[in-house]
Amino acid sequence: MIFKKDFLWGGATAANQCEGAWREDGKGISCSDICTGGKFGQSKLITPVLQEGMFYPSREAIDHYHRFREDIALFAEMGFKCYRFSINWTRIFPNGDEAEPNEAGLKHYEEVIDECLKYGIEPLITISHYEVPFGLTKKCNSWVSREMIDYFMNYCRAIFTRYKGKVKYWLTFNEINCGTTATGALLSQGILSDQENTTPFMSQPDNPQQRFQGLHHQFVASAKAVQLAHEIDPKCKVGNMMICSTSYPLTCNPDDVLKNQQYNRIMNYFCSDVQCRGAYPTYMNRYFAEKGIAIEKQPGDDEILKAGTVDFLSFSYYMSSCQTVDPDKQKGEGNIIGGVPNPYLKASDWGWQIDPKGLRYSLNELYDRYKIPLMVVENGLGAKDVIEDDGTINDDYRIDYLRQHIQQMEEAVKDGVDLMGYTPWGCIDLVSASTGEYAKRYGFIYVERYDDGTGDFSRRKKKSFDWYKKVIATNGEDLD
Ligand code: BGP
Repeated sequence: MIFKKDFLWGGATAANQCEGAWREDGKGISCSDICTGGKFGQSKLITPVLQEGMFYPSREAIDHYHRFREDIALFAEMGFKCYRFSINWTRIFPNGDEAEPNEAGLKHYEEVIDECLKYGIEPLITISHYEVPFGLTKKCNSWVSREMIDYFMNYCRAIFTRYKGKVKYWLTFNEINCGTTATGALLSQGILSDQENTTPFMSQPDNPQQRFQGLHHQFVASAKAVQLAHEIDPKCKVGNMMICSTSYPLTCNPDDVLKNQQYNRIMNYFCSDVQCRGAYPTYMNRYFAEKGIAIEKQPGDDEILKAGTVDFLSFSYYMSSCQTVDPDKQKGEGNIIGGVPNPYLKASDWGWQIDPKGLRYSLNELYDRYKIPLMVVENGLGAKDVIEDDGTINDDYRIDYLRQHIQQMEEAVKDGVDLMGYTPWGCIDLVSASTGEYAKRYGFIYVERYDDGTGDFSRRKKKSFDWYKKVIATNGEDLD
């Protein structure tokens, strides 16, 4: 047996992309709720003032809020050992700054957790997954302000206390290193420089000083959350979550190699170095100096970071890219993580370059660096699915993608990596984070909901459903 006996097979979603019910039971507006639908090549829009007549996919999403029992039953049928989902901060604290949590929100997630536990499914909960209360953006421009740490801690205390003994695994911030890129400002950090005008999501005005200061506040908040979780429930484990943006030098030109090293440091290692090692890495000093970024720290912050390192590291992995100093090389189309295309790899319909071996490579790199358990909490192929005349959906392309990535996880485990589990992204179709569309589907379960707002939300199993069920039943031995 290659994977551990208690390997956490499952799937992952995020509240803003699947729940809908955007104003029900006291829920406030989150930063995702102000983003319209878009599509590949046509950026979704950020509308700080909500617009009549625009399509906002998070309002109904796939209606998981009302259908979670049906959905979790399907996950259980596949044999899930674990369900990664997020709590929508605005269901617990609608504007983010209330003194008391919203009971209806707490109750909802209690029901979701209980439903998982009924089937023996471990809940793995992301505390903040692109759902910063928009009220806090308006109040203090979100993570730019230090006061966010207290708002976040109130939220953490409310959920850690309420779900004590039921939830063993928590993740602090989804893809925290998105904050090192311009596109991460709003979704990941709730930072919005222009709070009056509509702007395209892919070209929002950027302010690196704010983003990196925001990250500092998030690091402190994450470290405090780790300590608080352990204090409230010593048995629980808290992980960080990063986007694993595997990158290679395009050539062996030493300049390409150095450029790639720098890319890796800022994108892939900076946040995890802080969260896993408990201190800022020295290479950031030069970066900050050259970019004119000054991080304001308070006395005691360094000690908090040291004391609040994570128990495990989790990450999303979809693709890889290359770095080069050659200005003639084209930017990868649709590849939101930047870099240039790798001539040895093929891309998905959304321009994401598919690289299963990059997963093995990165698992090894990350494990060598941090020596703590790792978990792949997102991976998958966003694709257009077709319902055949007989009602079936034959997503062999998705099966191939997942199979190849699982094979490479096996190789990494044989290499010596301590791997806790695997929760492929969008185990049920949901709204895309980068493009805001339904057409980019990841699920084992198809949802009848379309970008023109039609569809009755009914669920139907794809071919990959039975395939993944067999994978789980055999603990990854049978991948055919
Ligand atoms: C990650 C996010 C998810 C998810 C996924 C797929 O960045 O954590 O929220 O959406 O990527 O990306 P997309 O939805 O853009 O295809």
